Amino acid sequence: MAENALTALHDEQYDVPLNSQNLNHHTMVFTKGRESVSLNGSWNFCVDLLDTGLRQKWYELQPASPADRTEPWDYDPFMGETVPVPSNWAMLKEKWYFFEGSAWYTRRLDVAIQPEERYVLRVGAAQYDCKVFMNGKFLGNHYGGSTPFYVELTEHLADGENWLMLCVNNTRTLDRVPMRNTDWFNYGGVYRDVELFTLPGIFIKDMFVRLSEDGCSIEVDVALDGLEGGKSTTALLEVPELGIAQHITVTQEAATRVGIGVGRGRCCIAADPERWSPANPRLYDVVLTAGDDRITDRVGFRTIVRDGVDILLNGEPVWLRGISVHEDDEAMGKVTSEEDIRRRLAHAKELGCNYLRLAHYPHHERVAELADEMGFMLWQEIPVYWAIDFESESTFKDAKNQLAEVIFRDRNRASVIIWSVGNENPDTDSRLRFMRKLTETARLHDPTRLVAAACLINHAKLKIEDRLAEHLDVIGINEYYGWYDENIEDLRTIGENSNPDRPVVISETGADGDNTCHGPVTGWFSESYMAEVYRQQIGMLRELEYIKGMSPWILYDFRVERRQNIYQRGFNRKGLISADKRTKKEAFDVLAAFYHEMKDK
Ligand code: GCB
Repeated sequence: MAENALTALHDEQYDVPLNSQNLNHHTMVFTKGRESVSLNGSWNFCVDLLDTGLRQKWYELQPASPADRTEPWDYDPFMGETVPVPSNWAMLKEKWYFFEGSAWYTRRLDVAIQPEERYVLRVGAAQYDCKVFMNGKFLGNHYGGSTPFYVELTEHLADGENWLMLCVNNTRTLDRVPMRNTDWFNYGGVYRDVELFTLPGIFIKDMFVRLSEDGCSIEVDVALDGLEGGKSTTALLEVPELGIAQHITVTQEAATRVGIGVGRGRCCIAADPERWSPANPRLYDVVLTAGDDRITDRVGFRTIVRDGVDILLNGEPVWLRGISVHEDDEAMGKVTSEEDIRRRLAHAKELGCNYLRLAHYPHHERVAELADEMGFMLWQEIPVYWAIDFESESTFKDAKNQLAEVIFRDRNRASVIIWSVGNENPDTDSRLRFMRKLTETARLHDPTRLVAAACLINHAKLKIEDRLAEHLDVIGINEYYGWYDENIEDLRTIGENSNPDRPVVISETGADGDNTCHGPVTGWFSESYMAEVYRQQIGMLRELEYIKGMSPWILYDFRVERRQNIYQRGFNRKGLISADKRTKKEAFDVLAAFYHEMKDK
């Protein structure tokens, strides 16, 4: 049970469920490429540390001018302070920098209702628990700070003026994913786009398109929302450049939470598309039409499998020349932009990368779209980070849901080759049970990708050994020999002691380097020491046959509460580039030289 004070109170005191999570992956809608009304912009805002708003039901307040009110209000959702959406409140005012708790966002929403249409709200991400209210009614809540969620508003919208309220709570608790202690900043708020989609009565809820494992056909799964019970219909799938125009039968199978039937269909079409790869990031337009609805996507076709200690992309062994990245910005926090993502990928190209590890939570979906176009392979993960509550059923439910949500969001992206189910979790029985089940979830929703986790070295035996490994396709290893583990020679011993039966990717290694005027010239925290750690690491790792890639920690310095020594000053300084995203450190060149050499192999 969480230690959050809220959870000690019974839900009924608030009339809204505090710990439910009904806006989960089942509520998803395929929105990519669809037109929407942006609800970004200025929202009324109020922090609410004591959760007074839930007790006093702020969400029931009706617009009224102050003179017409019959009682004094403690919050005014219609007047007062405003913030931009998307944003993280920590970045807006100094008084909100370390604020953890609930905050209310309110905005007016004018809609000219069309009787046949359906209306769906999409919140790209809100950290961490987001309760949605519309015209005074609680519509549901979502857990997980980095995945999108959807609320059907159709039944709740009035013609003309409506009021939408989001209560976002970023309190860290022991039972959340991640839990209280992390090595990145706890940015609260609604920090990705908020949009309203207008959809026909029967709409395309989901489409999953991929190359079959044998590479001889394209497999497609389709889900339609709104079919009447027992009815079936057809959808048309087109890939014009491959001459594909295939009808798919969709049959209604189950009622969803919102009481509308979901129909599913599947097909397999013989095809021989050009293969997507970093060297040839070929994408095809895919169009799906069902009744009045039509969606388009740009999809790359490739296979990715493990064979012994090899990773095979389209049947060919591949070495992952990677770098880890956070979603973090000195000025914007976790809010990202096209320009920011393009700069990240351009720096990765300059390093000679063909691969990135998106740590430690799902990044903005635009990253995978651009990686598809520019030719990068991606590792995506969920924040099952360090010692989360592996005993708790609700923690598992939350982790599993976050995993499902990122998979449903990004499983048409050829760039994504790995789903990772956790990072540096101690090898206990409960962790093994918990994470093994997550590997099953990943394979259930997407059998076409590799499953990994960032594991630890068995330091007692100086060996790569983790009971989870047999459930993984790729063993990620985080090791900091030369830094936290001072004796870098131990890495050589580990190499000799280990004989894994599957590929190992060094998911992290690195050292802090403060390249500002405050940084030392030599020794710990100096740029030169950091570069030396890179030289030594590369020297040893390149000799190990079973190592099939690496993603050192990390591309940019990033903000974090727990790093406060004179060199860190609130930042983790293991970036190859400083937090300004411009100034390169010496280690950048060391890694770039290695990767450019590996490219030619
Ligand atoms: C790790 C963590 C990462 C930290 C990094 C560090 O092993 O996975 O989140 O930021 O080490 O710098 O200590």
